[in-house]
Amino acid sequence: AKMKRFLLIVALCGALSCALPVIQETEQISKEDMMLAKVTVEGNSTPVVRSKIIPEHRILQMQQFFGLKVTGKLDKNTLDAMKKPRCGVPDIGEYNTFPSSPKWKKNDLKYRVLNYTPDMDKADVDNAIARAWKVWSDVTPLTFTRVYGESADIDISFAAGSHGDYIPFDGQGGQLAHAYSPAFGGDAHFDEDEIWTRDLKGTNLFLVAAHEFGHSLGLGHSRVWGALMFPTYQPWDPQNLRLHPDDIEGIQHLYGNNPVRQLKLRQNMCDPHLTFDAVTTLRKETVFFKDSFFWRKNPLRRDIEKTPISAFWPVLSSGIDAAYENEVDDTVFLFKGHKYWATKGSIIQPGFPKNIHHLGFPRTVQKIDAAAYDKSSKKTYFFSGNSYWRYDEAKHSMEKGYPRKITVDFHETGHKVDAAFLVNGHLYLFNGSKQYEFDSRTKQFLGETKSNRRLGCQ
Ligand SMILES: [Ca+2]
Ligand SMILES: [Ca+2]
Ligand SMILES: [Zn+2]
Ligand SMILES: [Zn+2]
Repeated sequence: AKMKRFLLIVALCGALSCALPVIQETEQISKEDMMLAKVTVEGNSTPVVRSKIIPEHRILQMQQFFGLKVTGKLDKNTLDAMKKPRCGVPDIGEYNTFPSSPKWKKNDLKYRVLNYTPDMDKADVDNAIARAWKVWSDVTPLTFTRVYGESADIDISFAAGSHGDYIPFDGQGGQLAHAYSPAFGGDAHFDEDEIWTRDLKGTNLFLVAAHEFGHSLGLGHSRVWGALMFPTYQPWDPQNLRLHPDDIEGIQHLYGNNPVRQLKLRQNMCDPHLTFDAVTTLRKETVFFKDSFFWRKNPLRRDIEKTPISAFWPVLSSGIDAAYENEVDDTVFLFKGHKYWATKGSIIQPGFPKNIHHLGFPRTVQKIDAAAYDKSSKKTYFFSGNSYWRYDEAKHSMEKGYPRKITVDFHETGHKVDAAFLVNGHLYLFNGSKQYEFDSRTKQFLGETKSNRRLGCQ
């Protein structure tokens, strides 16, 4: 019987991870621990015990999640990671929504604050909660209205230890709070044994509430370090919380964008005089760089987001000169001055930045204006000043016969190229507010449009 009990705990552990007390690698597990593990799972996204989960697989996932040595065993490091102050909602479910993506079927939601923590002034609690909702209403069409007395969609409360939902809190530290997905009513509970504060001296209520409300709206935990929905508490500056693009993508996947925000974005993006610093494909999306931001166009989505470059690539803050993607290697190259970086997703590859002169440019070239990769010929076009080069990616060298004058081969474009990208055999060259399209093989001119046409502007 003891052995069976241990397997159950391990099986559940992957599904809940954080709520578990210290587990020895013996079968010395108390009845309380087992009850805790059992009810935690029952009380959350699945109403039945998930006994079919393969334990080692789940532990492996959890170790990868926390960036630990992947052993598949519940070793000390894994247990320590599980014990960090964090949210009490189980990890390692779906990517960033709960299984089957439950969401609210309406956009105007009501919440109640059932009680207060004695740790803070009531006004500060109200303020923290209102601001935490605003984090999400800023980027979605959702609105949140506080109601008193009458029934609400989401109830917010503070409680210590056992508090009526079979998921007891654990005293100070450990779990800070938990919240239910929309499928289970969206309520958010905060552990009263924490010291809640408006600043960072204790546990900041606003930061934890903003995270928990993400769950109340249907987001699960994110694997992206720096995302609000990452499971452990990060003591960020509560006055300047900025959602990570991963959080925005997750919530907009469920509810879409805020119409006012989208309109402003569109006005700015559809300015007829808009020019771009660089354009590239990135995993099927098209990315348009401008100053310290970029716009991403996903072919499957109508909404477009404007993202700070630094949120994706912290070492690069503004002013990307050129960018291109090698889809086969899933690598995007970003150029700035005489340096360039190779990145996979948002991860800068080791050994970068490198100097552009290693690619074979003459010393007179101080920066690249634009770059585009042709996967069919494995050649990369580089534009700088009034000239362009072609780089042979297979031979790792500049092709003979270059540079050539831009006006000789692409005279419709003019004397310079601001940005370029190449997709489906079509080379797009940007100059000022216009985009010029060429057949990449024959260099035949195919037409011109506004630079921002691809972003859905008329
Ligand atoms: Ca706690
Ligand atoms: Ca450029
Ligand atoms: Zn959480
Ligand atoms: Zn609770």
